[in-house]
This record gives sequence, structure tokens and C-alpha cells, in this order.
Amino acid sequence: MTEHSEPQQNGQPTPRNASPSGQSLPGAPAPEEPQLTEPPQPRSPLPPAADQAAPAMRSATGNPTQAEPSSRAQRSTHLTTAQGARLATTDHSLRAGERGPVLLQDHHLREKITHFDHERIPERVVHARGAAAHGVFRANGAATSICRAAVFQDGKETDVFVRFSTVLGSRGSADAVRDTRGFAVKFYTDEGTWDLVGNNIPVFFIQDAIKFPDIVHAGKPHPDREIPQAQSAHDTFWDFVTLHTEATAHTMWNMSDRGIPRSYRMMEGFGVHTFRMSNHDGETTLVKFHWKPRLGVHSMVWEEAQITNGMDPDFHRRDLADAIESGAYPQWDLGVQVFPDTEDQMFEGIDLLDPTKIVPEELAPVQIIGTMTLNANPTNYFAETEQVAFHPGHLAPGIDVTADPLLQGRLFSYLDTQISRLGGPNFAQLPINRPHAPVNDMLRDGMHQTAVHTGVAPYKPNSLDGGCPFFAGAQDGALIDVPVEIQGKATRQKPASFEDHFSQARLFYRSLAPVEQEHTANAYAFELAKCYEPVIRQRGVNVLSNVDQELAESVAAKLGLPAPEPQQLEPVATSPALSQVGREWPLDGRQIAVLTCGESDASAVAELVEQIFDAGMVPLVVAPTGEPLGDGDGSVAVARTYFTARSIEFDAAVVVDLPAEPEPAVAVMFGELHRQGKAIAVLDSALDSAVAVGLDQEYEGTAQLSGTTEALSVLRSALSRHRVWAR
Ligand code: HDE
Repeated sequence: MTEHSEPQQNGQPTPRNASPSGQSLPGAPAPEEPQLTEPPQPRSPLPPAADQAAPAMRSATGNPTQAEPSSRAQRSTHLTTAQGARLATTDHSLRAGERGPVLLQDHHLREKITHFDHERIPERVVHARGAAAHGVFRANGAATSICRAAVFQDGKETDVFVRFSTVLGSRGSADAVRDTRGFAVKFYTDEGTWDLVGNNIPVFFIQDAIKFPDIVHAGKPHPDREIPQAQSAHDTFWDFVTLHTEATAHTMWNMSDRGIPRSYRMMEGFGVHTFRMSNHDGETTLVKFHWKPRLGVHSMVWEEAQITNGMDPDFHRRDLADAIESGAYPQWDLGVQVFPDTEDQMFEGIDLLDPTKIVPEELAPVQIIGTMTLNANPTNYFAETEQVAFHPGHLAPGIDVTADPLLQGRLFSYLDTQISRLGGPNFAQLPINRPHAPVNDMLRDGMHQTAVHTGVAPYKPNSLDGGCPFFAGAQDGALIDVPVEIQGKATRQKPASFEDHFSQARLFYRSLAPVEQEHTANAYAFELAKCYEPVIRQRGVNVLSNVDQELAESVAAKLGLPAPEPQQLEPVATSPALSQVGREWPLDGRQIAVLTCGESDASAVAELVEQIFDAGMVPLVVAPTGEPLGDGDGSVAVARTYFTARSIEFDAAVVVDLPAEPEPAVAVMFGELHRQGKAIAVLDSALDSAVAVGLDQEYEGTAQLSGTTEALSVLRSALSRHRVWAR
């Protein structure tokens, strides 16, 4: 029986005023006739099975979530106060007469309003807007030779919770903004929780944590007007990154297509810093972590992102939740680049402790050590996605930090921030933050303490609790510091290798395909043009001459500014792995618009829809109204009307036929699909009407076809390359 359930006898509710034995108390009115039939019971917020033993929580649509049964707060089928007293109404305050003042004694009113007044907690100072999911990580055993952590043993499965986020915007800001994305993974390992708190960009703006408040103050909205929201396109951001030139590489990544991912499911993730692993023999290795999405790495184009933020500001959040809800579980392979743990911590001339630098994959291949599958949506946004607390210092035995000065500062910041954000030091007891490994920590009391600790001796050594808790053996414990030799004079100097601010920006830019370079130049021009101060615009262009003269000249021309003097630039190699163009990717889950006139041949549309499903993609039939195409069993559901549909939802389109007198939205759709480089297949029968609303047959990726099979094969080939880049 749950703690909130009411006492019952023989399955029947105990009548009011009856003693537990059923005898009336002296002086009490005679009990009413026992009820023979129970009133209909309200529906429980939980499925019936969960009401009893409750092995696993399920979302509203029946998919399992991984919330622990013990974390369920709401167990009564009836409305109650916070103390569990049943309420007969919540619509009216207690008043002195129907027209009189409200009485202070109305506890329900005061409790309800007081709780409401305190519903919000401070949002994260950065990464405030996020979306999350539960999942599982399965190791393939490849890391066991370099790392003793049990999470990497062959076949080992570990529960994970992942939160993706934008950085600059507030909790209610739009998803498709130009920004870095957070990629934070909590591994609930048997040996304690390990958090890999990374980003979708492998370099960072600063080399030393002491500069973090500076870059964040510069990126956040202007302090006077509190604008712009979730944007780097403003004076303070560009003022800082053009003066503090170690930010150049990260800024270049942000201005490239990587700043506007198509989906959280199609982003790479990076641990950014170099970490140290140790194996059972005590041997150490340096590694950089990479998440590789099985769906490939894809981005939006800028126009698409701008439309998305108006049409569907929750685009990325919806995309992740919908995919998981429909069973299309996103997957990433986790890989490591492996480097010898040498004294200088350099690899091929690249300082591994400098977080503004990557090691190209061509020099150190990414070796896959396991796969993560996200398979359940959170049950409650606040309890899980908002209250989850990550920390780069949450490490499992065998995974350790290095002296990267950015990482060292993070080790302080994340614990500190949770104390104010989550209201005290006991946030690890929140259900989403509870380790799955048993905890016995001797930490006591404090705000929001929910544990009822037993024993009398939360100190060591003790005899009163029999010496408990006990220590792990020398070989089993976490946070076993690798005996790295540390010595030196206290200094605020940085190493000379940290002075190179441009070679990696150049490496990245030169590795991009021409179309990606063009997008990058446009993004610089767009952002700098939003700056009011001419001096900042010019400085932005001048910095670029340290990266690539053509880029600097192109941006200068777009801004109407003089081109900067060319610089003497060292040649750099390129890294093809950095470009998103030129590779082929799976088609799973890509969304295909099937454009119809509303009176189209339902059986042909049904066949096409079937073929798209069979290819692992998602067909969305568009028609002038929501009325199904055709009648009876052979009818086809309409997913969108031209009035509600917009190009941003579709990765490609098949035109079956179009309305004879199309509304303006149809022409808008064609224009956008063209400009966004999306493939369009037009059946012969629809060609004239498509040309009439603006289809240009000359564009690559636009094909005129005789049948649906042919249409699909054209789309498959274009979609495997993501976009028709040549357009
Ligand atoms: Fe963070 N960062 N960060 N960061 N960070 C936070 O912690 C901080 C950095 C990253 O979904 C905060 O709980 C400092 C690099 C992610 O909950 C805060 C420095 C990388 C998330 C904080 C950095 C990250 C955060 C804000 C420079 C990629 C969201 C709320 C030394 C490797 C986690 C919170 C989530 C969040 C501090 C730099 C990733 C204030 C001081 C580099 C993904 O503690």
C-alpha cells in the first residue's frame, strides 16, 4: 500500500465516523447505509500497473521512461493538499459570504498560491535552453586496454541521460539560433556517475577559465536594453572576440554551418579538453572524446534557420522528442583520439592542453569504444531536464582530468553553480541526479536534505558504527590521482604554444567545401553588419586577414568596408573530416513532402507514401485542405495543408500534382525549397503546374519523372548527400 492511500476494509472505503472495527462511536449519528457500488474512480496519472509495484515509468503515450518508481511524487487518484488531504474543490476561495472578503484561514488557497509563487528556479547562467532524453551506452570493449573504467568493458550497458542545449539564450528562446550547442552526457555507471560535459564544437573561445565571465558577459544581451536574445550578432560579442583573438577558431566554427545544426540527432559531440585514462596496470594515456551521430552531421541553411525560429521555435526540442516517441532512436558512436602521455603533452606540434586546438582526425583517428542509444523521453521537463546537474569532475575510476587551465576552472564552477541554481548542496539527491551506484558519503544535513541517515558516526575513523563506511581497496577507488609530477613557480603566464590564435581557424576554414566557405563568409557579414560601431565591424574584417585573405576581402566587400592589408600566413594542412560536404549519409528519418492538389489519385499517393516509409523516411502529405485524399479504406491522411506547412519541415519534396489555382504559400514553398538546396522530384503530370508556381527545371536536384519509384530513387541519391550543394 502506498503512503498516500487511504485505510480500507475489505476493499471498501471506511465510512466516515465509523471506528476501524466498524462500531459507531458513542453519540455519533447512525452510519449511512454501506455503499454497495463504488463511485467511478478518476483515472490515475499512472498506468494501472505503475500504481502497484510500478517497475518502470511510462510517458503519456506509453513509452517507458527511466524515472525510478521511488521518485514518483503524485500517487493519489484524487486531488489533495500537499499533506495528502483530499479536496472537494479548487475553484473557489473560502469567503465570508458569497460577496465577502477571502478568509486568511483558507489553507488550500494560501498553499496553492505560495507554491506557485516559487515555481521557478534560476535558469542556468549559460546553456539555459535545453532538451534531454534517457538512453543506454553499450561499450564494445575497445577501450579496456587503456582504461580500467567498468563502463568500457565489452558489452557493458550503462544508463545515460543526455541534455542538449544552446548556450546564449534564455530558457524560452528559440532553438535554431546561431550558437554553440551543449552535449552533456550523464553515465550512471556501477562505479559512480561519470559526466562527459561537452559541446558540438571541439574548440573553445578561451584558454583559461578566468576569462569565462568575460566571454559570457560579452555574448549575453546588452546590459542596458537586454537585447538581442540568443544571438551573437551584436557589438559586445564582436568587440570581445576581435580583441581577444584566441576566440577566432571557435568563432569561425560558429559562423560556419556547424552553428545551425539541422537536428540534435545530427550533431557531433566533443569533450573538447584532453582527458587522462589509466588502465589496470597503472599505464596512462591522453584522450579526446568524440560523439559521432549515426545519422550523419547536418546543418540548416541560414534562411531556413531564420524561418524556423518564427514558425517553430521549438524545432530541435520537438524533433528529438518526436523521433524517440516514434521509436526512431537516435544513436551516436563514442570514440577517442589516443595520444601518448608524454611529459610535454604535445602531439604533432599541437598542445593537448590548449582547448582552442583540435588534433585533426587524419593525424589521430577516432577509435570507436561504444554506442549510445537514446530511447526514452523525460517524463517531466522540470524534474529531469531542468534539474539535472552535470559536472566535469564527476569521474569514474580510470578517467581523470589534465592540467588544461579551462578544464581546471570548470572543476570548480559546476558544483558552485548548482548550489545557487538548485538551492543547496543536496542536489545529488534529486531523482535525476541520484547515482545508480550505492552511495554512502558522510555528507550530512543542509537545505533540502531528503535522506534519513542511519548510524551515529558520519566521520572517519570511527568505532561507533563499526568503522563503516569502509574504504575501497587501493586498486578499486575513484579519483585515484595519477602521480603526475607537478612543480613550478606560481605564475600568471601562459605557455608560448598558447599564443598561436589563428592557425587552427585557418585549418578549419581551409578544410571547408566552397559552399561551406561561402556560408561562413555570409554569416560573418550578417553578424558584423548588426554591430552599430564601425570600428568593431572593421576590426572583425581585419582579424580575418590572419585567417584567409579572400575571406577577409569577401566579408569586407559585403560590409562596404576597405579590405585589410594581406598578412604573411603560414601554410596549413587541411582536414577533410571537418567538412560536412562530400560524404554520404543514411536517410533514416528524413522528412519528405508529398505535394498534392487534394484530388490526386489516392492509390498513387498511397503507394508513394508506402515507398517512402519503406526507405526509412517520413512522408508528409500536403494538400489544400485537411480532408483525406480518396474515400473509404483506400483514403490517405493529409498531414499538412499549404496554409500550415512550411519548407523548414521537409528535407525534400515529391510533387504529385498541384492545385489548379494555388494559394501564394505554394510559390513560397517552391522558392524556399530551391534556396535551401532541397531536392524536388516532379511527376510528369505535375510539371506544368509546378513550373507555373516557380519551379526551375534547370536547378540541379530538380528532376522530372514518370513514376513514383523513379522519383524516390532521385531523392534517395540527393538526400544521401544531405542537400543539393551545387545549387
Ligand atoms: Fe560550461 N558551464 N563552462 N562549458 N557547460 C555550465 O553549469 C563553465 C565549457 C557546458 O546541460 C554551467 O550547470 C565555465 C566548455 C555544457 O546542464 C556553468 C567554463 C564546455 C553545459 C558552466 C565553461 C562547456 C555547461 C551553467 C570555462 C564544453 C550545460 C549551468 C572554464 C566542453 C550542461 C551549469 C547542462 C554549463 C561553467 C566552459 C559545456 C556555469 C566556468 C569548454 C554542455 O557551471
